[in-house]
Amino acid sequence: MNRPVDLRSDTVTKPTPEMRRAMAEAEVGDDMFGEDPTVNRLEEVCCRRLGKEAALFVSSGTMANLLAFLVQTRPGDEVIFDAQSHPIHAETGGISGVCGAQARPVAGARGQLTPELIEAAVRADAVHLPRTALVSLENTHNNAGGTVYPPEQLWACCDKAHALRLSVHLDGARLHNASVACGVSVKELAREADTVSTCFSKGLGAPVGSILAGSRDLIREARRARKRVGGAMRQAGILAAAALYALQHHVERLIEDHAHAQRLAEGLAELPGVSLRPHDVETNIVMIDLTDKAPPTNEVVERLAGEGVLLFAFGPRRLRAVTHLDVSRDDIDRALVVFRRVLGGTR
Ligand code: TLP
Repeated sequence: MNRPVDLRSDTVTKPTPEMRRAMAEAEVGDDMFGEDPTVNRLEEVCCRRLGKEAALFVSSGTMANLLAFLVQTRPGDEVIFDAQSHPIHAETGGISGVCGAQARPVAGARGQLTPELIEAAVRADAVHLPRTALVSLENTHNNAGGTVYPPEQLWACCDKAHALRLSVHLDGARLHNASVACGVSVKELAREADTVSTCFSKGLGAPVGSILAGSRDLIREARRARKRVGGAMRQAGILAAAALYALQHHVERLIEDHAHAQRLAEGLAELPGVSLRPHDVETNIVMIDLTDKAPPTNEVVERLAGEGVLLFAFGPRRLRAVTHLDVSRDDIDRALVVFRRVLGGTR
């Protein structure tokens, strides 16, 4: 049988032989003592790339977000999020469970907030209310289907937050996808945010790792907070080498993943039982809504898996497909053949 087409997430990529070589050859040291030269280099590269004073290499996107919340909130504070954002839904409640802060979910459009929505969600300064401390924006937005903030809107949200004396965290797990899609550098996209996180382990194809960047003071505090939650690392240069390799070799090619997602969306849109507008697909995530003409969701997922096409259910009648480094154009065409068989397309 052919190798499966794994569309569950862009986190499933395996390091390429060249990336493994870079990892094997990495110079390492004890990062807790600040002595890992490869981690230090990655952090310097990321400062420049993201236009911030300091950066911290961490184990995951969840860790980067958690540290951003820990250093920019106090227990009892409130953080404004789009209601479908990743930290609310898929980070095991760290915002409340670890930081002691609470989320203020706001219904954005396509995962995106506006200055007006932010202003309306800020608490008044009264003794019985939580203090609004932070706005957290997500670009691209996972649950909304990889949507890209129009840069002007992103900056306007940051400006509004700052005018209201709030800090801004940018969850840029897929910020490079956003950048490639809208043609604006990650540095520009992150320009107005106080902290920004981005992941190497998603579309960029590294096995592990994310970065949190921001001011020197915030990142110094984040380094302490990382230690407190057990996330400090030792000879992490092996992992940082993969991230450096990914930044050098796997950014421009994200455009291919976006083209593959578009091709998949166009093929799927023609099938009975699928409700999907290819125009809504902006990056590497395709949300596939099943209509009542399609079999039950679990059955669709199981039959696709039985024929070597893996994806996740993302709602009662919704599937998510994500393209990445290990999915070729041929894989997309193979997946479409299987989808047609399972959903009963005629072509
Ligand atoms: N998202 C994962 C799963 O958790 C769903 C995925 O497969 O898409 N921010 C955003 C916007 C994310 O999409 C993710 C991961 C994270 C943060 C957390 O990153 P990790 O998984 O490295 O902790």
